[in-house]
Amino acid sequence: MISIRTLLLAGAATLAAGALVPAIPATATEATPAMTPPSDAIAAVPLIEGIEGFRVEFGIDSIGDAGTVVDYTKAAAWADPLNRNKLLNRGDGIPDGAFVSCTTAVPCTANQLANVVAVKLYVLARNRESTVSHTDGRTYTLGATTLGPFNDHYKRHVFSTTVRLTNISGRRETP
Ligand SMILES: [Ca+2]
Repeated sequence: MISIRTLLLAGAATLAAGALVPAIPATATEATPAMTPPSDAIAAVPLIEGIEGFRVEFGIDSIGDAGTVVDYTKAAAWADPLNRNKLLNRGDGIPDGAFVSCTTAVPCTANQLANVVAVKLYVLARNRESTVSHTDGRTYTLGATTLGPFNDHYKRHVFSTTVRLTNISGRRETP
C-alpha cells in the first residue's frame, strides 16, 4: 500500500526532469506499522501542480484567560480553590502573540508545539500557462516570508486561511 508521508515545498528545480509546472511533491513510501522511514523511499512525485509556495505558521496559546503564563507541567492552579471557576496556569484556547513557524534553523520547542491551538496556511499558486502581455513584478507575502518579484509572465495569487484546532482549543475554553 502506498501512502503519503510528507509534503515538501519545492520549486521547479527540484521536480523530476521535464516538469514544467511548479508543484507540491509527495514522497510516497511503503507504509509500515511503525511508521519509520524505509531506506528505499520512492522519489518525490508532483501532488498539486501550480503551487510555488507553501507555508505553515502556528498560533500558540501561551497566556490563559487569567492573564498568566500557561504551564501544563504543573498541577492546575485555581484562582479560587473553593469555586474552581478560573485556572491560573492553563490556556484559554486563544492563540497569543504572533504566529510562529518551525524551521531547522529555529525549531519550535516541545512546549510550543503542545500549546498550538490554531494554524495559518499560505499557498502561492501560479497559473500553469504564461500570459505574454503580463510581467509579474509583484511580491507575495506568505506570513513572515515574502516571495518574488519573479519578473516572468505567469500570474500568481496567494491564498491563506486560519484553522482552529478544535480538539485542543475547545478543551481549553472557559465556559
Ligand atoms: Ca491564550
